[in-house]
Amino acid sequence: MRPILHHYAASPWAELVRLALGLKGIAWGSVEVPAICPKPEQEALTGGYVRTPVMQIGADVFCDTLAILDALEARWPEPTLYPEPLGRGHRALAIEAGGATFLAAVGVALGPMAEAAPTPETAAFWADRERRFGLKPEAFRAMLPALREAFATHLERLEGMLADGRPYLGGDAPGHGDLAHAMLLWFAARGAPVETVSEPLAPWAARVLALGHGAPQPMSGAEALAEARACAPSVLGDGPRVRVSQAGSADPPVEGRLVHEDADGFTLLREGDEVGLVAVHFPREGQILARV
Ligand SMILES: N[C@@H](CCC(=O)N[C@@H](CS)C(=O)NCC(=O)O)C(=O)O
Repeated sequence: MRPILHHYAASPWAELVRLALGLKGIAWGSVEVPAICPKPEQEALTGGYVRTPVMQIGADVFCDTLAILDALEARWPEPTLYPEPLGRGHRALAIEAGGATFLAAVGVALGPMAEAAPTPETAAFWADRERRFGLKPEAFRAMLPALREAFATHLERLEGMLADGRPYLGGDAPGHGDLAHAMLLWFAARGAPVETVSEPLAPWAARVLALGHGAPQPMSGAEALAEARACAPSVLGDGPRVRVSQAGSADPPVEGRLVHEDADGFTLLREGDEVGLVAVHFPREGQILARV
């Protein structure tokens, strides 16, 4: 069954997944979601997780790019997102593109928007990000010089990894780590011209972005919800009632029964009016799992 990606074009984390779909050459359903809340259809699908992107395969819902790429790798193993010699080390490399490194890229990407006179659209964007993530435009503007410097330092680190002439960060083949770090450059280019990217990085980023997006097939949110309703989740069973929220976010928590967990992530079963029974999969990274 083809995957369905719930995303919007400008989302950098969605770009990472689109590149993974390109690397694997997969045909996928493309549902466009708003960049700010409310997102009623996405909320109906996930039970509350409203970050971007989310992937759905039938009645299985994958929140966060880590859970999404694990699901893609499990179902479409070739070509792998975890080529040797780095193997699963690619996942750790991708995690390093989050957190402070991602905030540095946000500084480069959205700095010009924060410095410009507000429009109704940008004001709505900042209000959403302030309410959900505590990102205040004044505080963000004050941080911009430090964020731009931190991003330049990060680019030097990547340059160091590519200095021996290897085509990709882990060697001869592209992997999850390449997609995550090239996504940062793709996003940063929205705020600062790509020419600022130095010689070893520019051809590497171009190679990674040339993987493309596979074959997207537009569909509506309502069609995606109907597909979830028509399918059964891949994991069934019973378990304790739990609640999942994300560190540093005021987004609504997802509640359900914990039916599976392993070293990489965990799965909740929940029932929703519009989707029936769905399995919602999360990575461990960044999630706060609590019993209710
Ligand atoms: N750790 C998450 C990060 C996702 C993330 O922060 N996405 C941004 C957009 S790229 C987001 O959710 N912004 C708020 C929104 O889109 O509503 C992942 O890997 O998927």
